[in-house]
Amino acid sequence: MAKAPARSRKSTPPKPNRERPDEPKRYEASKEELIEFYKKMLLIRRFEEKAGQLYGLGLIGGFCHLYIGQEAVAVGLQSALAEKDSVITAYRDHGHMLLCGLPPKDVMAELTGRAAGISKGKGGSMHMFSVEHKFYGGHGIVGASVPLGAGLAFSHKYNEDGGVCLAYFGDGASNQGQVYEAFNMAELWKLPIIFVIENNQYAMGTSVNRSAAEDQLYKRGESFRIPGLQVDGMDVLAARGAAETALEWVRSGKGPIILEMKTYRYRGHSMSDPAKYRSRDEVQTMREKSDPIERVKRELAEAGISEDDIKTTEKEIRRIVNEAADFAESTPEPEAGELYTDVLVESY
Ligand SMILES: Cc1ncc(C[n+]2csc(CCOP(=O)(O)OP(=O)(O)O)c2C)c(N)n1
Ligand SMILES: [Mg+2]
Repeated sequence: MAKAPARSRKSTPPKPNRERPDEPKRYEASKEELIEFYKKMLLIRRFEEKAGQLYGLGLIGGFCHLYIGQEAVAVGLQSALAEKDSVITAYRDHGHMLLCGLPPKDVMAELTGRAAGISKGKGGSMHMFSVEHKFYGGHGIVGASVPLGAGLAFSHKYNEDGGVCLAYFGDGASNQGQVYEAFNMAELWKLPIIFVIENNQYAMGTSVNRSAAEDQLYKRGESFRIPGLQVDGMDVLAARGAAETALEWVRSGKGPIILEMKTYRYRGHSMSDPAKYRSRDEVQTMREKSDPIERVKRELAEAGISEDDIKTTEKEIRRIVNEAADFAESTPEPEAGELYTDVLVESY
Protein backbone atom coordinates (compact mmCIF):
# COMPACT_ATOMS: atom_id res chain seq x y z
CA MET A 1 0.00 0.00 0.00
CA ALA A 2 1.30 3.41 -0.92
CA LYS A 3 2.53 5.38 2.00
CA ALA A 4 0.79 8.62 2.79
CA PRO A 5 3.12 11.52 2.13
CA ALA A 6 4.83 12.70 5.26
CA ARG A 7 3.18 15.78 6.67
CA SER A 8 5.32 18.83 6.63
CA ARG A 9 6.25 19.83 10.17
CA LYS A 10 6.25 23.39 9.08
CA SER A 11 2.89 24.91 9.74
CA THR A 12 1.69 28.03 8.00
CA PRO A 13 2.88 30.99 10.00
CA PRO A 14 0.01 32.56 11.91
CA LYS A 15 -1.45 35.70 10.42
CA PRO A 16 -0.27 38.74 12.32
CA ASN A 17 -2.54 39.91 15.10
CA ARG A 18 -5.35 42.00 13.80
CA GLU A 19 -5.56 45.65 14.38
CA ARG A 20 -8.18 46.41 17.02
CA PRO A 21 -10.53 49.34 17.37
CA ASP A 22 -9.82 51.81 20.15
CA GLU A 23 -11.91 51.51 23.30
CA PRO A 24 -15.06 53.53 22.62
CA LYS A 25 -15.56 56.77 24.49
CA ARG A 26 -18.79 57.78 26.18
CA TYR A 27 -20.49 60.18 23.78
CA GLU A 28 -20.51 63.83 24.70
CA ALA A 29 -24.01 64.88 23.78
CA SER A 30 -25.20 68.44 23.36
CA LYS A 31 -28.29 69.50 25.33
CA GLU A 32 -30.43 69.09 22.22
CA GLU A 33 -29.10 65.59 21.58
CA LEU A 34 -29.67 64.60 25.20
CA ILE A 35 -33.29 65.75 24.96
CA GLU A 36 -33.66 63.82 21.72
CA PHE A 37 -32.30 60.62 23.33
CA TYR A 38 -34.67 61.08 26.23
CA LYS A 39 -37.66 61.61 23.93
CA LYS A 40 -36.86 58.53 21.88
CA MET A 41 -36.33 56.27 24.86
CA LEU A 42 -39.52 57.52 26.45
CA LEU A 43 -41.43 57.03 23.20
CA ILE A 44 -40.37 53.38 23.12
CA ARG A 45 -41.17 52.85 26.80
CA ARG A 46 -44.63 54.42 26.64
CA PHE A 47 -45.37 52.72 23.32
CA GLU A 48 -44.48 49.34 24.80
CA GLU A 49 -46.49 49.95 27.96
CA LYS A 50 -49.49 50.83 25.82
CA ALA A 51 -48.97 47.73 23.67
CA GLY A 52 -48.94 45.68 26.89
CA GLN A 53 -52.26 47.26 27.93
CA LEU A 54 -53.88 46.65 24.56
CA TYR A 55 -52.71 43.06 24.71
CA GLY A 56 -54.32 42.71 28.13
CA LEU A 57 -57.57 44.03 26.68
CA GLY A 58 -57.47 41.43 23.92
CA LEU A 59 -56.92 44.01 21.20
CA ILE A 60 -53.55 42.53 20.27
CA GLY A 61 -53.26 38.81 19.65
CA GLY A 62 -50.47 36.33 18.99
CA PHE A 63 -46.91 36.92 20.02
CA CYS A 64 -45.76 40.22 21.45
CA HIS A 65 -42.30 40.80 22.94
CA LEU A 66 -41.68 44.05 24.77
CA TYR A 67 -38.40 45.98 24.76
CA ILE A 68 -38.87 47.77 28.09
CA GLY A 69 -35.51 48.16 29.87
CA GLN A 70 -33.43 47.88 26.71
CA GLU A 71 -34.24 51.28 25.18
CA ALA A 72 -30.74 52.78 25.52
CA VAL A 73 -29.28 50.16 23.16
CA ALA A 74 -31.34 50.90 20.07
CA VAL A 75 -31.57 54.65 20.74
CA GLY A 76 -27.82 55.05 21.27
CA LEU A 77 -26.83 52.93 18.31
CA GLN A 78 -29.41 54.05 15.79
CA SER A 79 -28.87 57.73 16.58
CA ALA A 80 -25.48 57.37 14.89
CA LEU A 81 -26.78 55.85 11.64
CA ALA A 82 -27.06 57.61 8.30
CA GLU A 83 -30.01 57.30 5.93
CA LYS A 84 -28.15 54.83 3.70
CA ASP A 85 -27.73 52.31 6.55
CA SER A 86 -30.02 49.36 7.14
CA VAL A 87 -31.40 47.74 10.29
CA ILE A 88 -32.56 44.19 10.94
CA THR A 89 -33.54 42.51 14.19
CA ALA A 90 -35.52 39.64 15.69
CA TYR A 91 -39.01 39.74 17.21
CA ARG A 92 -38.43 42.26 20.03
CA ASP A 93 -38.63 44.85 17.34
CA HIS A 94 -41.08 47.70 17.97
CA GLY A 95 -38.47 50.11 19.31
CA HIS A 96 -36.02 49.56 16.45
CA MET A 97 -38.78 50.28 13.96
CA LEU A 98 -39.89 53.47 15.62
CA LEU A 99 -36.28 54.64 15.48
CA CYS A 100 -36.13 53.85 11.76
CA GLY A 101 -38.88 56.42 11.36
CA LEU A 102 -41.93 54.17 11.03
CA PRO A 103 -44.93 56.14 12.29
CA PRO A 104 -46.09 54.94 15.76
CA LYS A 105 -49.70 54.69 14.58
CA ASP A 106 -48.76 52.37 11.68
CA VAL A 107 -46.80 50.13 14.05
CA MET A 108 -49.59 50.09 16.65
CA ALA A 109 -52.19 49.38 13.94
CA GLU A 110 -50.11 46.41 12.83
CA LEU A 111 -50.15 45.13 16.40
CA THR A 112 -53.94 45.31 16.49
CA GLY A 113 -54.12 43.60 13.08
CA ARG A 114 -55.62 46.50 11.13
CA ALA A 115 -55.44 47.18 7.39
CA ALA A 116 -53.58 50.45 8.01
CA GLY A 117 -50.77 48.56 9.78
CA ILE A 118 -47.33 48.61 8.24
CA SER A 119 -47.77 44.98 7.05
CA LYS A 120 -51.48 45.52 6.28
CA GLY A 121 -52.40 43.91 9.57
CA LYS A 122 -51.19 40.51 8.41
CA GLY A 123 -47.78 40.40 10.05
CA GLY A 124 -48.33 41.40 13.64
CA SER A 125 -45.65 42.17 16.20
CA MET A 126 -42.90 39.96 14.78
CA HIS A 127 -43.34 40.57 11.08
CA MET A 128 -43.05 44.20 10.22
CA PHE A 129 -40.92 45.47 7.40
CA SER A 130 -40.34 48.71 5.56
CA VAL A 131 -37.93 48.91 2.67
CA GLU A 132 -38.66 52.63 2.51
CA HIS A 133 -37.30 53.09 6.04
CA LYS A 134 -34.53 50.50 5.53
CA PHE A 135 -35.99 48.36 8.29
CA TYR A 136 -35.74 44.74 7.16
CA GLY A 137 -37.72 42.98 9.93
CA GLY A 138 -38.95 41.68 12.37
CA HIS A 139 -37.94 37.91 12.35
CA GLY A 140 -39.37 35.16 14.52
CA ILE A 141 -36.60 32.67 13.76
CA VAL A 142 -33.96 33.05 16.45
CA GLY A 143 -30.62 33.92 14.85
CA ALA A 144 -32.07 34.59 11.38
CA SER A 145 -31.29 38.30 11.52
CA VAL A 146 -27.58 37.45 11.42
CA PRO A 147 -27.25 35.74 7.99
CA LEU A 148 -29.99 37.97 6.60
CA GLY A 149 -28.05 40.96 7.93
CA ALA A 150 -24.90 39.64 6.25
CA GLY A 151 -26.91 39.54 3.02
CA LEU A 152 -27.95 43.15 3.49
CA ALA A 153 -24.34 44.09 4.13
CA PHE A 154 -23.34 42.21 0.98
CA SER A 155 -25.82 44.28 -0.99
CA HIS A 156 -24.39 47.51 0.49
CA LYS A 157 -20.94 46.42 -0.65
CA TYR A 158 -22.06 45.12 -4.05
CA ASN A 159 -24.03 48.27 -4.83
CA GLU A 160 -21.27 50.49 -3.42
CA ASP A 161 -23.88 52.59 -1.64
CA GLY A 162 -21.68 53.23 1.40
CA GLY A 163 -24.29 51.78 3.78
CA VAL A 164 -23.70 49.67 6.86
CA CYS A 165 -26.07 47.05 8.22
CA LEU A 166 -26.88 47.02 11.92
CA ALA A 167 -27.89 43.44 12.68
CA TYR A 168 -29.28 42.81 16.13
CA PHE A 169 -29.66 39.44 17.84
CA GLY A 170 -29.94 38.13 21.37
CA ASP A 171 -27.67 36.32 23.80
CA GLY A 172 -29.68 33.15 23.14
CA ALA A 173 -29.31 33.57 19.40
CA SER A 174 -25.56 33.89 19.80
CA ASN A 175 -25.42 30.13 20.45
CA GLN A 176 -26.86 29.33 17.02
CA GLY A 177 -24.80 27.71 14.26
CA GLN A 178 -25.98 30.01 11.50
CA VAL A 179 -24.47 32.95 13.38
CA TYR A 180 -20.97 31.54 12.91
CA GLU A 181 -21.42 30.71 9.23
CA ALA A 182 -22.41 34.33 8.75
CA PHE A 183 -19.46 35.58 10.85
CA ASN A 184 -17.06 33.63 8.65
CA MET A 185 -18.38 35.00 5.38
CA ALA A 186 -18.79 38.52 6.71
CA GLU A 187 -15.14 38.69 7.75
CA LEU A 188 -13.88 36.86 4.67
CA TRP A 189 -15.64 39.32 2.41
CA LYS A 190 -15.11 42.30 4.72
CA LEU A 191 -18.81 43.07 4.74
CA PRO A 192 -19.99 46.37 6.20
CA ILE A 193 -21.93 45.04 9.17
CA ILE A 194 -22.16 45.68 12.89
CA PHE A 195 -23.28 42.58 14.74
CA VAL A 196 -25.13 43.76 17.82
CA ILE A 197 -25.65 41.19 20.54
CA GLU A 198 -28.36 42.49 22.85
CA ASN A 199 -27.34 40.56 25.91
CA ASN A 200 -30.38 41.02 28.14
CA GLN A 201 -29.13 38.02 30.15
CA TYR A 202 -31.98 35.67 29.33
CA ALA A 203 -33.16 33.60 26.41
CA MET A 204 -36.77 32.92 27.37
CA GLY A 205 -36.24 31.37 30.83
CA THR A 206 -32.57 30.42 30.44
CA SER A 207 -29.90 32.72 31.79
CA VAL A 208 -26.81 33.35 29.73
CA ASN A 209 -24.50 31.72 32.24
CA ARG A 210 -26.53 28.52 32.14
CA SER A 211 -26.38 28.28 28.36
CA ALA A 212 -23.16 29.88 27.13
CA ALA A 213 -19.78 28.15 27.46
CA GLU A 214 -18.18 31.55 26.76
CA ASP A 215 -20.45 34.07 28.37
CA GLN A 216 -18.32 37.06 27.39
CA LEU A 217 -20.20 37.28 24.15
CA TYR A 218 -18.12 40.07 22.62
CA LYS A 219 -15.36 37.45 22.21
CA ARG A 220 -17.52 35.24 20.02
CA GLY A 221 -15.95 36.56 16.81
CA GLU A 222 -12.36 35.87 17.83
CA SER A 223 -11.85 32.74 15.79
CA PHE A 224 -13.08 34.64 12.74
CA ARG A 225 -10.83 37.62 13.48
CA ILE A 226 -13.83 39.83 14.11
CA PRO A 227 -13.10 42.27 16.92
CA GLY A 228 -15.67 42.71 19.66
CA LEU A 229 -16.45 45.35 22.24
CA GLN A 230 -18.48 45.03 25.42
CA VAL A 231 -20.68 48.02 26.14
CA ASP A 232 -22.92 49.23 28.97
CA GLY A 233 -26.26 48.91 27.23
CA MET A 234 -28.10 50.70 30.04
CA ASP A 235 -26.27 53.92 29.18
CA VAL A 236 -27.41 55.62 26.00
CA LEU A 237 -24.22 57.69 25.78
CA ALA A 238 -22.03 54.61 26.07
CA ALA A 239 -24.13 52.99 23.33
CA ARG A 240 -23.76 56.03 21.08
CA GLY A 241 -20.01 56.16 21.73
CA ALA A 242 -19.69 52.49 20.78
CA ALA A 243 -21.68 53.11 17.62
CA GLU A 244 -19.26 55.86 16.61
CA THR A 245 -16.28 53.53 17.05
CA ALA A 246 -17.97 50.64 15.26
CA LEU A 247 -19.15 52.75 12.34
CA GLU A 248 -15.72 54.24 11.88
CA TRP A 249 -14.24 50.74 11.80
CA VAL A 250 -16.75 49.34 9.33
CA ARG A 251 -16.98 52.38 7.07
CA SER A 252 -13.21 52.40 6.64
CA GLY A 253 -13.47 48.96 5.00
CA LYS A 254 -12.08 46.90 7.90
CA GLY A 255 -15.00 44.48 7.84
CA PRO A 256 -17.45 43.51 10.56
CA ILE A 257 -17.35 44.26 14.25
CA ILE A 258 -19.32 42.88 17.21
CA LEU A 259 -20.90 44.99 19.92
CA GLU A 260 -22.06 43.10 22.98
CA MET A 261 -24.57 45.39 24.67
CA LYS A 262 -25.09 44.42 28.32
CA THR A 263 -28.72 45.15 29.00
CA TYR A 264 -31.79 43.81 30.80
CA ARG A 265 -35.42 43.22 29.97
CA TYR A 266 -37.86 44.16 32.69
CA ARG A 267 -40.90 42.34 31.35
CA GLY A 268 -41.36 38.66 30.62
CA HIS A 269 -39.96 37.10 27.47
CA SER A 270 -43.33 37.48 25.77
CA MET A 271 -46.82 38.16 27.09
CA SER A 272 -47.07 34.70 28.61
CA ASP A 273 -44.08 34.14 30.85
CA PRO A 274 -44.35 32.53 34.27
CA ALA A 275 -41.17 34.44 35.32
CA LYS A 276 -39.99 31.64 37.59
CA TYR A 277 -36.38 31.85 36.44
CA ARG A 278 -35.48 35.07 38.22
CA SER A 279 -36.49 36.79 41.43
CA ARG A 280 -38.63 39.91 41.68
CA ASP A 281 -35.76 41.42 43.62
CA GLU A 282 -33.40 41.01 40.71
CA VAL A 283 -35.75 42.90 38.39
CA GLN A 284 -36.51 45.55 40.99
CA THR A 285 -32.83 46.20 41.67
CA MET A 286 -32.13 46.69 37.96
CA ARG A 287 -35.06 49.06 37.62
CA GLU A 288 -34.00 51.09 40.62
CA LYS A 289 -30.27 51.19 40.02
CA SER A 290 -29.77 51.01 36.27
CA ASP A 291 -32.82 52.35 34.49
CA PRO A 292 -31.58 53.97 31.26
CA ILE A 293 -34.34 56.59 31.13
CA GLU A 294 -33.90 57.72 34.73
CA ARG A 295 -30.20 58.00 34.01
CA VAL A 296 -30.74 60.42 31.13
CA LYS A 297 -33.26 62.31 33.20
CA ARG A 298 -30.54 62.92 35.78
CA GLU A 299 -28.17 64.05 33.03
CA LEU A 300 -30.83 66.42 31.74
CA ALA A 301 -31.19 67.98 35.18
CA GLU A 302 -27.41 68.33 35.43
CA ALA A 303 -27.38 70.02 32.02
CA GLY A 304 -29.80 72.59 33.40
CA ILE A 305 -32.99 71.42 31.68
CA SER A 306 -35.93 72.39 33.86
CA GLU A 307 -38.49 70.01 35.38
CA ASP A 308 -41.14 71.84 33.39
CA ASP A 309 -39.39 71.17 30.08
CA ILE A 310 -39.04 67.50 30.98
CA LYS A 311 -42.75 67.34 31.87
CA THR A 312 -43.70 68.98 28.57
CA THR A 313 -41.70 66.34 26.70
CA GLU A 314 -43.42 63.57 28.66
CA LYS A 315 -46.84 65.03 27.82
CA GLU A 316 -45.96 65.21 24.15
CA ILE A 317 -44.89 61.55 24.12
CA ARG A 318 -48.07 60.47 25.91
CA ARG A 319 -50.11 62.34 23.31
CA ILE A 320 -48.31 60.57 20.41
CA VAL A 321 -48.79 57.15 22.00
CA ASN A 322 -52.44 57.74 22.90
CA GLU A 323 -53.15 58.91 19.37
CA ALA A 324 -51.44 55.80 17.98
CA ALA A 325 -53.53 53.58 20.26
CA ASP A 326 -56.81 55.35 19.41
CA PHE A 327 -56.03 54.97 15.72
CA ALA A 328 -55.07 51.32 16.14
CA GLU A 329 -58.35 50.58 17.92
CA SER A 330 -60.61 52.39 15.50
CA THR A 331 -59.14 51.85 12.03
CA PRO A 332 -60.74 48.90 10.15
CA GLU A 333 -59.50 45.33 9.91
CA PRO A 334 -58.33 44.06 6.50
CA GLU A 335 -60.96 42.88 4.01
CA ALA A 336 -61.30 39.09 3.82
CA GLY A 337 -59.84 39.20 0.28
CA GLU A 338 -56.51 40.30 1.75
CA LEU A 339 -56.01 36.70 2.80
CA TYR A 340 -55.00 35.98 -0.78
CA THR A 341 -52.69 38.94 -1.42
CA ASP A 342 -48.96 39.27 -0.60
CA VAL A 343 -48.67 35.50 -0.21
CA LEU A 344 -46.34 34.91 -3.14
CA VAL A 345 -44.14 37.31 -5.03
CA GLU A 346 -44.51 36.81 -8.75
CA SER A 347 -41.34 37.36 -10.70
CA TYR A 348 -40.67 36.55 -14.31
C1 LIG B 1 -34.67 28.76 15.51
C2 LIG B 1 -35.52 29.01 16.72
N1 LIG B 1 -35.35 28.26 17.82
C3 LIG B 1 -36.12 28.46 18.92
C4 LIG B 1 -37.08 29.45 18.91
C5 LIG B 1 -37.92 29.69 20.17
N2 LIG B 1 -37.46 30.91 20.83
C6 LIG B 1 -38.12 32.08 20.63
S1 LIG B 1 -37.38 33.32 21.44
C7 LIG B 1 -36.19 32.35 22.08
C8 LIG B 1 -35.14 32.91 22.99
C9 LIG B 1 -34.12 33.79 22.31
O1 LIG B 1 -33.45 34.58 23.26
P1 LIG B 1 -32.48 35.75 22.89
O2 LIG B 1 -31.78 35.45 21.62
O3 LIG B 1 -31.63 36.00 24.07
O4 LIG B 1 -33.43 37.00 22.60
P2 LIG B 1 -34.38 37.81 23.60
O5 LIG B 1 -35.71 37.13 23.60
O6 LIG B 1 -33.75 37.82 24.93
O7 LIG B 1 -34.50 39.17 23.00
C10 LIG B 1 -36.37 31.03 21.66
C11 LIG B 1 -35.50 29.91 22.05
C12 LIG B 1 -37.25 30.19 17.73
N3 LIG B 1 -38.16 31.16 17.64
N4 LIG B 1 -36.44 29.98 16.66
MG1 LIG C 1 -31.83 37.45 25.54
